[in-house]
Amino acid sequence: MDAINGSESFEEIPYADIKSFFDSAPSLGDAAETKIKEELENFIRRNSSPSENGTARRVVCVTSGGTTVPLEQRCVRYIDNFSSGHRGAASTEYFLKAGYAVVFLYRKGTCQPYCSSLPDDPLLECFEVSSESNITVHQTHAEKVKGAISDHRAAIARGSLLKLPFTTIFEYLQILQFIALSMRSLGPNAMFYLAAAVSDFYVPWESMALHKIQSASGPLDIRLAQVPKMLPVLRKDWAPMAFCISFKLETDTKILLEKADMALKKYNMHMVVANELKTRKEEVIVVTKNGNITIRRDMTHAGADVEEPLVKLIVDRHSAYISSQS
Ligand code: PAZ
Repeated sequence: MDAINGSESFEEIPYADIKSFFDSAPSLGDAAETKIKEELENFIRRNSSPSENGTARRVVCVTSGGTTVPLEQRCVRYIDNFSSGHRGAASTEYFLKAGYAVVFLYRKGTCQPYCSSLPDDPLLECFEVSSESNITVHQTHAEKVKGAISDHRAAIARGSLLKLPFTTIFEYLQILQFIALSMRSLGPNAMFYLAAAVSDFYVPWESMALHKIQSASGPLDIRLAQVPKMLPVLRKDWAPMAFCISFKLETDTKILLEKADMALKKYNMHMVVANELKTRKEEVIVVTKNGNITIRRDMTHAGADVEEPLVKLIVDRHSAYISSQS
């Protein structure tokens, strides 16, 4: 057994539950599905050729933000979670800087790469109408706005960043499957960095109310089904050679490492990043088969974050993984 590869034993994969999840999930729509598949195909083709220094390019799928769980088919209400998408957006910037191409699978409306230093409402706060036909950037925000626009445009123009939005758990898992199947051809050069906060429970489409649930009917009883675990099928079938990092969030520190360790073994992940809700911006613990590594934000630098050293560690481990496969 290779320490980096991990054990080859997979927990029993609930194929029947996975099939029934996808079979009953509302379709993304033919046009949307075709567009996503074409964008992915072009992106992977473009990033499959060797880079300028002759080495094969690496592609990472970064997932970011939380999935919603609709309560009605014509959805008025849904269950959501806390995730801001900061981790995914900041990590995307560092992966791009490290030379990776990034498929950024993000929740609509959450943090975006290169925007973390801008105010919450950049359009209204960064710009001013200087004359009837002219809009200018307010002096105090000029450098940050210029930096964000030029870094983002450069990543898109280089063909290094593909952004795919989702809202619901159904959209997220369907698009993740398309991404994984299209990245399969990259072998060990592919990586999954699964930072999205994905719902564990959902209302199956066929048992969901069609219309807005009426309050006149009294208190609401809803039975939520368990979302089938997709990590083992991602590892075993969708993209078996890819380097896979999942995240584990808990609020009870006493169970955090135990749960992360369980995920590492049960889902055959290469690394699991464990974090606690309150301290997630200060510290994470990377759980691996060879031991745990604590990564902390550099408290002596105001702008320092935990994602920079985290991505650096992961890039190094990915390099070792690629070498071990060649
Ligand atoms: O999105 P964010 O920056 O607010 O938080 C990041 C995070 C805590 C969602 C992520 O680090 C994470 O742990 N994701 C997996 C959560 C889970 O399903 O356990």
